[in-house]
Amino acid sequence: MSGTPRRPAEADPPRPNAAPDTAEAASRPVLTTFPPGFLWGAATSAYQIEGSLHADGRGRSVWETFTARPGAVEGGGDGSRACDSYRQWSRDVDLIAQLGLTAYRFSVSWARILPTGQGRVERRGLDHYERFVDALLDRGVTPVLTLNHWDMPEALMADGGWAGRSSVDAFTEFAVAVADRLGDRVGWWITQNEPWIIALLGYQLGLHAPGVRDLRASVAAGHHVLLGHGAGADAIHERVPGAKVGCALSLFPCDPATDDPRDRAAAWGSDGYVNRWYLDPLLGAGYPADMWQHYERALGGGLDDIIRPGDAALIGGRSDFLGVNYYTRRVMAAAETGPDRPFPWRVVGPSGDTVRTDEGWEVVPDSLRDLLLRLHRDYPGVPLMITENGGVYGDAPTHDGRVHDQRRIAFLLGHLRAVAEAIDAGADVVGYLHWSLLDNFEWALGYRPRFGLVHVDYASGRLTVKDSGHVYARIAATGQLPAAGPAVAPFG
Ligand code: IFM
Repeated sequence: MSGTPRRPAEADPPRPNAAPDTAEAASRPVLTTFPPGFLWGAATSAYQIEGSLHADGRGRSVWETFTARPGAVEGGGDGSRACDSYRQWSRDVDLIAQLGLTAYRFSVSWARILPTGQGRVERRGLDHYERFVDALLDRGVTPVLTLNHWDMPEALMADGGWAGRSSVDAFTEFAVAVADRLGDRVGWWITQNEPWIIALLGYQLGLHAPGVRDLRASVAAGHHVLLGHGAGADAIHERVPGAKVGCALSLFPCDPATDDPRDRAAAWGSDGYVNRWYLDPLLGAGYPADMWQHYERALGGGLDDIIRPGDAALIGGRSDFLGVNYYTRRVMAAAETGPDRPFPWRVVGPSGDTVRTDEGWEVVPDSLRDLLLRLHRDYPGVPLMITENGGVYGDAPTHDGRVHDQRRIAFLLGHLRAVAEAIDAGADVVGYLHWSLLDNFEWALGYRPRFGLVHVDYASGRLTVKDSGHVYARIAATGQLPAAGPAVAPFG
């Protein structure tokens, strides 16, 4: 453990627990111009869109094993077809260009590059991503490349997957293979996507691949993912002069349900578990002492066998930017620990009327603004990129063949306004990548939740740009948010 933990009063000032009003925010008469060069993009990941799981020598990933478990995925779906993007990659590039996006975040499927986890590199996998990147560059689109977006080669489970320390070397081989091939054309690199979600859903709760339920394994997995970031970043920096390397964290602002000091302590504890456990070591402050103690108490022993002396120095100081994945906040109350509750807090959710997505996630754009300003204050000098932000709205094509997803438009405008406010107040935000370009395979929730700016008819493969996609295209083209309710007209 290293670094001086910040006290709650310094780092987490209480904020009012007010419900947002996106409709009001969306109609506020403001014209906001974003900085020149701001990256306007959308994001996806390989397993969620590609399909073609056996093409070009791809190996098996942990998600094939997990999706085969009865009941693991709602509706029983898997990634075998998804959006068919591996075969139809040029369709996707056309779509990105047609929308006028200036950046596209995608992930390289780990199992396509190292089918057996270590050793042999599959050239055909690299050829595919090279073609894809070249096509983006030809269209003036900046590639933002993610290495690990959860599709670890199954072979690495022989040593526990991310719970085993050998995963760090395996991941570094992956980073080296991709950097050697694509380093001359990709400038923005994301090593890991959402370490907390990997640790939580993959290794603590067993709700994502590889389906492990073990708190100690989850601490190990989270730590090895961070060590992988450090080693991967070093490998990329050595090979790619000027590369901008970061890690994308899923950050959830944690607000107390009441002003009771116990709820405030619960919110701070939850912030340690979700946010600071990853932010602090990545950005050079070492693991936070308060959360270290929570883990020791919950595990009934020390962490020194997992987090070795000197490890913090292998993680921190290597991030050229921070990827911010923001969806919603957590409203927290104090709770007794117990067999299913390792820590003394629980999510209670907001009280009163709130705006929610179709997945029930509270829509809170102000929390994004506050989060960006907090990051700017607590980790100064680290540029921020919104690497994911979006919501589930189930709108489908209507009689006119269009998708009138007004609530996604309100979501988008509300969050972009929050980003603009954070920039106005001094935060260094370099881009916004909406999750997602396409409706896609939402992991254990299958194909039901729809996050796309573009609707996917999975049966026919037909794509329809939603009204939100048209609105976003106009924003990307002008760099400006609309002054009032946006007129929606198809482009082209
Ligand atoms: O679809 C996921 C993505 O893979 C990681 N971040 C959250 C998204 C929505 O749940």
